[in-house]
Amino acid sequence: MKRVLVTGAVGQIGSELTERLRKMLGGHRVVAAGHIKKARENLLASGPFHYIDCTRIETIAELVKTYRIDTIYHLAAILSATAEKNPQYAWKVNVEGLTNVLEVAREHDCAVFTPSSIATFGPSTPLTRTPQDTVQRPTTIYGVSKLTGELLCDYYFNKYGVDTRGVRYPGLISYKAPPGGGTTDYAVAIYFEAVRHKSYTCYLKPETFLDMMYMPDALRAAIELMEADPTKLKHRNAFNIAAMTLSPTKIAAEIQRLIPDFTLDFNIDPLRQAIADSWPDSMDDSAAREEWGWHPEYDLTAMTREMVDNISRMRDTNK
Ligand code: NAD
Ligand code: AKB
Repeated sequence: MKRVLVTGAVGQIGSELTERLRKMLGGHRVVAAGHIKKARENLLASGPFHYIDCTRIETIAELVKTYRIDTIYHLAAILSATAEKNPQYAWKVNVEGLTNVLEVAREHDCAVFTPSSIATFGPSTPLTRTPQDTVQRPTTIYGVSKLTGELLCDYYFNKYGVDTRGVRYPGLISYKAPPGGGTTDYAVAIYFEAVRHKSYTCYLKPETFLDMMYMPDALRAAIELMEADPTKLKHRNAFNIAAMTLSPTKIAAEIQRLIPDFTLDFNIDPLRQAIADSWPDSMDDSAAREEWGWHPEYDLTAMTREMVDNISRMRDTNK
């Protein structure tokens, strides 16, 4: 029976993945590890919760030993926009933190899921139908560190036999926990502002197309990849997975079907615009489809309905 550790458990993905895994496996089998940021009550009440610092290996090792962990979902990271403000710290968390997790996994025979990102591609990559295996010359420290992470995970599998697996997530859209300082965060904020204020000022240009995905698909991808038959996996780490290609105007048009007086304005942030311009708008995810049966379930219409309904319900409850 599995015993799981989730790092970055207070983050956008970690808080929902912990909830999902606890429902599947039982609360006591899923240890949530946060870092500084206060955890919400349901995360504290539904199973074990501890603070770690993934740049200090002993804090990870102690939890793995105490709870006899066999699978680590390593989600602790510094995202793209925040990383550009302190590149050295981003490298420390994203690369040294991952190396620590891989070392603990090697010693204690754990499987490791580590998400990579569309950020591992750069301006010299084909940005439409981006192939699984292609040029990767990212221009952000986040992309450089996530690409290093892809290679480290491959290395630990090939050299030490650690069962490492991972996907390249697109920008993720969700309503339960806020995003953590990325370039794609606008795609979450636009829904909250639409419901609360019926207007949103976007920091990316109207026709900036990027790969995006709704959180339930992203959670399912992580869990299904970790359950996949290893003999069928040719890539193991860094599978492209895709769901939809969205721009600010495309999302706004869909929101306007539900909130007709919603308005969208622009105040472009050059830093995040440059980052977005260097990322793919539609990854080719055929390797993930062929090797472990990946397929997205949500399109823009279904996601927008759920986002608007849930954020409206949260607003009404908090009134
Ligand atoms: P997030 O910023 O919401 O959460 C990351 C968590 O890591 C935070 O809660 C933070 O407290 C924690 N953390 C930071 N420094 C730490 C340290 N030293 N020790 C331990 N924990 C620390 O990020 P997220 O969106 O949940 O992303 C999770 C993973 O998914 C990351 O690897 C990220 O690169 C990847 N990813 C996310 C997206 C997305 O759109 N959310 C897209 C592609 C890839
Ligand atoms: C970010 O914008 O930094 C993340 C990502 C796509 O990796 N959401």
